Amino acid sequence: MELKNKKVLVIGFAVTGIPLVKVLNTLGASIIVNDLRTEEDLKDSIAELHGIDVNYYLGKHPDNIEELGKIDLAIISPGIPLTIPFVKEIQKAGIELIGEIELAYRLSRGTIIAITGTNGKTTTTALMGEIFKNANRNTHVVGNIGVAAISKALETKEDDYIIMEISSFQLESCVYFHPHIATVLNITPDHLNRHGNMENYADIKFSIFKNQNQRDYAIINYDNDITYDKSKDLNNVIYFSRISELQRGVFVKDNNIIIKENENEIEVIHIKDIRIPGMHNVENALAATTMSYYSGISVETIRETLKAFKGVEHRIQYVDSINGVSFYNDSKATNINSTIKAIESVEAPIILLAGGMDKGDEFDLLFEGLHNKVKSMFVYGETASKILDSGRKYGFNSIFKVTNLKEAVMGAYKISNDGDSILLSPACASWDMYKNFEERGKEFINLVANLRG
Ligand code: UMA
Ligand code: ADP
Repeated sequence: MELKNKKVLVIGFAVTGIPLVKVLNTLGASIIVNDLRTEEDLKDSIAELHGIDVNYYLGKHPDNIEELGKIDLAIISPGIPLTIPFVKEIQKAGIELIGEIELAYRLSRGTIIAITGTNGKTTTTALMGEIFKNANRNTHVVGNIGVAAISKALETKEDDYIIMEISSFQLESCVYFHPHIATVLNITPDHLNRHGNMENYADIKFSIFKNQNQRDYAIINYDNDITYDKSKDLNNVIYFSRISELQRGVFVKDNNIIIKENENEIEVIHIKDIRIPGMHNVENALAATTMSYYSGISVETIRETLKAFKGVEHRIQYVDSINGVSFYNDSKATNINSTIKAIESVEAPIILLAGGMDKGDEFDLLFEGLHNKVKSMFVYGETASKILDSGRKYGFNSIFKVTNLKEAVMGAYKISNDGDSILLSPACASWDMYKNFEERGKEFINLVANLRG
């Protein structure tokens, strides 16, 4: 893609926008950066780009696109909704608007493997990265996992593998993005404040396959009603299933992961030998096995990696045990279904710490998934009252509203007994009180360390 002397507008100046500017500079573009945050807020990021010629328009989005002069291309960060008036203006003016993933795709060489789904994306992406590295493939692990895909795009070579975690936000601004292998791990309610309803959310997730052809693979969760139903229109689908034995695909049989093709069954691993805990991680292992096998990676390498892979921080991460009480950090559980999976995976009795930014979810589903394992809850953040109200409806009364995570940790520890698990699994995004889920998880770990004194 020729960007020399093109005037490119970068909207959003954080994890995506900063490496994006560096790449655009390398390609000789003339760059304008726009962000809602002020120059003062962004001074460290501006300093990081010292020496690069950038025009900054900060503190608000322009009321009028003409304020920026003639623009050839606009590239938007995923967290910025496409519905804001400024973005509408850009589109109305006929300016090409794409996301950073689309640009990374256009500039990258190599084979792209893309992973989306409501839950399990980061774990599966990181696991894939390990399998591919262990198979001695030259691998880049990028995307929503926290490393902008654009930051590696110019380094990629024809024989490389680019393993990308892709969010629904990123898919909305893709045009020709074409992964050779792509998966939708599962679809359950999330981000409905941005995507409106489940149908639209599911359509966006499935747009990951829209440019695929017969030579590509769509890897689909057979057990999730939405992914199964929507897969019927796709090319070259390979299913994975934790529940059903399939004619062709990857599934669990007698507690073993099996790959079945042309009537042959290949045994991969007994599920008790998979190091990451919980049945949801068996699903992530099934998806990774399927994608790796269809990339030509040996069963031996897949097996050895599944035995060794420890998982990713902030995902049902064991923190410590104090006076017989175990603490788990599942800060990345940012929707109800992920919290239910954590409850299923952690030893009862559980004291659950939950709450955070309100994405418009109803919490009744959470109380249907407690499985009698949760004895008490501490709730805080924007959604605290909503969770409390749902709890009352379900007759779950051991629920305490507190003002922050510190009070939640202290309160939970105070009422805990030997053998309890205290689980931070918020079922909500962190953005009402924290910069991101990592900051929330780290605070939890520090609060637990303080309990030790
Ligand atoms: N901003 C505006 N206008 C707005 C909103 C934001 O100017 O209306 C500015 C902010 O002031 C800020 C910048 O945009 O400076 C932030 O951009 P961003 O929200 O797109 O975030 P990045 O830091 O670029 O990180 C993004 C992803 N964040 C989101 O999608 C919200 C990161 O995923 C991802 O790791 C990174 O790109 C690299 O690909 C995080 C995430 O929470 C982990 N993702 C969501 C999730 O997993 O549920 C989708
Ligand atoms: P994502 O990147 O999609 O948010 P992660 O791999 O970071 O997913 O996992 C976040 C949390 O979601 C985990 O801590 C766990 O509670 C839950 N989870 C992980 N994998 C799955 C899955 N396959 N199905 C449902 N929940 C899951």
